[in-house]
Amino acid sequence: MSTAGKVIKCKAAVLWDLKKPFSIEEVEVAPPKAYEVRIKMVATGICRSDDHVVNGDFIVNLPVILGHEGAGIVESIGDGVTAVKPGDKVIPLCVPQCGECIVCKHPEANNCVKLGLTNPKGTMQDGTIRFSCKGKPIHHFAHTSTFSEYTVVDEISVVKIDAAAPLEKVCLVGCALSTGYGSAVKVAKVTPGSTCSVFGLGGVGLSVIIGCKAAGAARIIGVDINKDKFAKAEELGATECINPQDFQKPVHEVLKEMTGGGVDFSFEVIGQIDTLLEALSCCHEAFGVCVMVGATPSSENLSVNPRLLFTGRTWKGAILGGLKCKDSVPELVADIMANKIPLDLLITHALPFEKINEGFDLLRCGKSIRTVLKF
Ligand code: CND
Ligand code: ZN
Ligand code: ZN
Repeated sequence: MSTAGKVIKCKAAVLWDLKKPFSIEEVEVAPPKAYEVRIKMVATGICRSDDHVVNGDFIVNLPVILGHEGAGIVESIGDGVTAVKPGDKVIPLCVPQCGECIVCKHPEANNCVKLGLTNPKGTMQDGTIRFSCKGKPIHHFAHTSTFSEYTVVDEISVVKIDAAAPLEKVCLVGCALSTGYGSAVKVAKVTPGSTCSVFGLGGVGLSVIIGCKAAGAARIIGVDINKDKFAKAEELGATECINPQDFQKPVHEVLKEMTGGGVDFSFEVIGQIDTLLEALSCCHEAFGVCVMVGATPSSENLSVNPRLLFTGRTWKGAILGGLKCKDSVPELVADIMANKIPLDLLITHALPFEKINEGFDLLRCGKSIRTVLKF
């Protein structure tokens, strides 16, 4: 019996309060309105940004259904939707691409004006909500809310992918892979023969390494305080890895010595103020480019001596690797299917969706790269 046009009751992981475990609840998911799409989720990754919400560093409205790195199949569509149809395999996009705004029309930018990252209301574009639980509205997150068996997204926040794509893998294109790969290739524009340093070797940092290698970097130095991350980083293309705790001096000085004055491209993929400054300082003072990838706590500021930039450094940031997602996500999926991108190496754990709290524990204790939850 078709579920189109009806409310669907299903399981979702609801975050009722900060710093509390998710609770698996029965939620009601309203049908999609005009220009909206309801998706049956098949798999979702766990990203540190979801954890930043749980611990209060990334402020959103509660209660909320998190998750922004998923893949699924379209269950039904609202009036006017032309981009996808029921049965299509899709990836929800946490950075929408409306295609019409000043940002979408800009060749270098992707922060679509419909994104509203600086004011995350936790609603659909029309300002209303499709989730409820025990009679209470539950907020959306990042236009995606993939920690639910069914989710509703705006048409500008979803893209069709190859019907043969393995969803339990390519879900990572929804965040980690796009963010890391795009940060190297599109934001930093890593050049052949260059030297790169990558601070933070989680799912996103390792995807930066994949991008640096694809762009032809000659030397890629991984930086992490967890040595267990080094082997995988080297498998993916890091030429060496260092632990800042092994040195008496600041790691930017170590990196400058290792590279004769500083790296060409540095990436902060942790989300901390101190490492952001280290990453900026370790790139060459005359031509180095530093890209901020990690999400620092919303409330924290950084004091920087402007002389760090005076001599020629470039300091940049971007969400989702600066990629226009409707264009790039299907292309990255195709590259993965053609074995041009070793995405499998990022997935260290697979768990049933109900074990979501176990998945977060694995991330917090540094044991996992990416855990994929399967519905
Ligand atoms: P994950 O937690 O898996 O990786 C972070 C890594 O940093 C771990 O390996 C840690 O051991 C390491 N680390 C922690 N502290 C230090 C330190 N002081 N020095 C060196 N290494 C350290 O996180 P992830 O890969 O899922 O995400 C990384 C960041 O990227 C995080 O802040 C997340 O919120 C952000 C992000 C940004 C975007 C974007 O659009 N720009 C998208 N998704 C995630
Ligand atoms: Zn736009
Ligand atoms: Zn993410």
